[in-house]
Amino acid sequence: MSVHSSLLLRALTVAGVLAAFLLPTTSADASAPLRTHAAARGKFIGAALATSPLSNENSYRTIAATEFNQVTAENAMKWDSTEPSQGQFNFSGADAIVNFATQNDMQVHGHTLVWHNQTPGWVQNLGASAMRTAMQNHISQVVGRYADNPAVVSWDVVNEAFEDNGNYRTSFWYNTLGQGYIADAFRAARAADPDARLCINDYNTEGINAKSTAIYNLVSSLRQQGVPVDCVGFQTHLAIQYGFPNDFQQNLERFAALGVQVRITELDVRMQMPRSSSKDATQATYYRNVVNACMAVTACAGVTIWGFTDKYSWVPDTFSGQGAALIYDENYQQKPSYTAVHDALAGGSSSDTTPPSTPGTPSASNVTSNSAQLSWTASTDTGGSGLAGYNVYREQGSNDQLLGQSSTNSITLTGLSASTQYQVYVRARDGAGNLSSNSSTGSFTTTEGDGGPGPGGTCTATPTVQTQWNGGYVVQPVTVTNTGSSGITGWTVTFTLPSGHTLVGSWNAAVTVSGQTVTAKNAAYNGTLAPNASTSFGFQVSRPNGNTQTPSGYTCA
Ligand code: 9MR
Repeated sequence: MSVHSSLLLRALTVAGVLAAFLLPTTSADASAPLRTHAAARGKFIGAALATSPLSNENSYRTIAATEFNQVTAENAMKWDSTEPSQGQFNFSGADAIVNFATQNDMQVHGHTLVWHNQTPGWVQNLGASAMRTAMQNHISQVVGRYADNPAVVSWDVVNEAFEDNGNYRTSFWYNTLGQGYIADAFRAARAADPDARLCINDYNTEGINAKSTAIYNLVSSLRQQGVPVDCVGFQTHLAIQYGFPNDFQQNLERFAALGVQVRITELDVRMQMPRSSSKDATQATYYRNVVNACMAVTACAGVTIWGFTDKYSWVPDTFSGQGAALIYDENYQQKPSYTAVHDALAGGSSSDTTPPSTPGTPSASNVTSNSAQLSWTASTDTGGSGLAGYNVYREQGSNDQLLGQSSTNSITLTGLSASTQYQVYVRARDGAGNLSSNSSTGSFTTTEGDGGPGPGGTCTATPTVQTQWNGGYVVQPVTVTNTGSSGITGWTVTFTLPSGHTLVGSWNAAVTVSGQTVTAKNAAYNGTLAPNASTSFGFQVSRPNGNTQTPSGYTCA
């Protein structure tokens, strides 16, 4: 075949595969499988697959092919499978996954090139120069093998490079090569396949926290240096006993503002065994919330579930006494979580116009100078989309303030002002976005505070506009420095948004907005500053197209 006709064939094949799983189609039948609904929304819905049941079990294979338009190899593309000894590559498992995907019009996300787990001892024991060369060669061989395969569209280049506290994980990669291994890995992957989307992937990064902020800062700085990071993966291994990260969508949005694709890469929602119908219902809510968040964020490419049947899941082996984390049970029966994913992909039952019932009056406990717990009697939802959570507001006359959101009938409010009376009420939300009537108003008064610089204490706030675009900007970091001679246990930064500007997200501070005045109080973990010590927070704002103003009048107290 001539070069031209083979290129044309490849172009047509790429276009055909893309059309099969990405382009919006006309509306999907309500009973259609997950992938039909996902494709209709321009997203993927995927599963991590294991090679053994894929080759041995009809039910496994049939459900995988019918329901999903994306696949990640659960283990078959990891280093210990693909290059167990130096220079000896084995692609049998990886090829089996890629072939299955090709036969069934599924896209493949390669997982994973550079990770501290499932990497053979021979790599870990190399010196710096040999280790860098081995890493580059591994990436070049593994990515290169599938570079011309239209099914393989993206890679987890670096996996789990951070600790939960936001420090670099002191893996053998970091200890031997320093943080530069990350940029080197991305450059090698780009060289091996200029068209693949290259991702950094991690867990416990669903909410806005120290770890997700560290990744946010790294991705921002790598991209400024021209390092080819195209995408950020949020593993999303959740557990119903730990609560749903209510700032999940907001977190996806702040990454999207960096210009990267975001994706949910390893979703599962575990529970303490045994299962019960109430745990299944809570789990279904988590699945629905995750899918809805991805649907609401344009830059979110799709959702991969880490397996699909409870028959094959990493959870029971890792978390003793926990399990049932997936959307099919061990007998391949669909669970309420399947219905939740299905309905969220199908459009969140947009036919649901019935709001949830009105929640009970919030009552406060454990009130401190800057925090309080609220709980209330739960609502029910009969409209079909299911209860998604609650919004908690402060009653302030005409301009009530959203204090927080919760997926359960309680919340811990932080960042409150000392010696202040709060009148609060709650509204329930369902999966279609309907809001209930306001609950009756509850009231509490925070205790006298000892936080803040206090008399004689003093601090400064220095903002940096990190990125801006037509329609918005990110200010990060706002550096808060204790310029006094004694330690402080809290700080409050205020500033003014230009008219027409709206705050859309913030991190590392408890932020409230009144008119155009923004008040940012320290988070629970960054209020204490010794003399001369600094910390920082950040925020994102949308502004009218064409407007180039940024906030002014920063004060710190
Ligand atoms: O699900 C995978 C399990 O079969 C392996 O034994 C395990 C070994 O490290 O890795 C599991 O997958 C992990 C994924 O590759 C990266 N994020 C966390 C996943 C669950 O541990």
